[in-house]
Amino acid sequence: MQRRTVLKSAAALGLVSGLGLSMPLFAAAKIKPAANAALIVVDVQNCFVEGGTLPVKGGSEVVPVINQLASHFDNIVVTQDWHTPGHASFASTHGGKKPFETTKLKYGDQVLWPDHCVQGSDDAGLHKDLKLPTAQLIIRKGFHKDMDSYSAFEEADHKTATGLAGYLKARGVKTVFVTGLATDFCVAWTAMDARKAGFEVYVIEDATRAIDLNGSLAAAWKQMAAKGVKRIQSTDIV
Ligand code: VGL
Ligand code: ZN
Repeated sequence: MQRRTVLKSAAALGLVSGLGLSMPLFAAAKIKPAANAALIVVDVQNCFVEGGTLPVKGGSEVVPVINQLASHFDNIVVTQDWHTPGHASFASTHGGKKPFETTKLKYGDQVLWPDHCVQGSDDAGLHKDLKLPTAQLIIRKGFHKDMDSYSAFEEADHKTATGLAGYLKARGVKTVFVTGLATDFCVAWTAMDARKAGFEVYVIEDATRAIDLNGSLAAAWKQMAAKGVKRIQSTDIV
């Protein structure tokens, strides 16, 4: 290999230093969401923050990040986890089971959760500091008593649609940016199903927080990457 080629490949790997640059050599390109992009704000509800029934560590910290992101988007969709009392995803529904154990339901393995986000309860309400006056759609999910729905697109049988893909497509949306709670459950499943539905998909990492049950966070990032979900930070959005 010629010296020039070696230098070029070293630079491509970011190995050339001492150039006196004040910026990292390969800072990620900034992203300006186009008119056909949508921000999806997943489950930023009282149930998933401190004081709620299924608190995600640091959950409320996503609120100011999401409020700030909102000004960059023409299209915003909000989701709410919206379970019936006695929902199939609640440990209390299954005699002898405890929260965070798993069980088998008709559609496959189901993690059992504490009772959470029951329809119409204060616990299921959106976080009071979430300021999204321009949001156009609130989609509720997990309202079939016998079936969970982490994803905002498809319920846990991977067949029943929530209608979100049809809504976004009818409005000409091509790219979605996913934020909210929790990274390794509803955010990840929403992002992966968005890929499946044909959207370009970004997850804005610092606008999410995770439950991280038995390594679920690392597993979720791996699965998302394999499906072509791009991982960015809120500072990448301009
Ligand atoms: C979620 C567990 C149960 C979520 C919802 O929003 O990530 N996680 N229900
Ligand atoms: Zn739930």
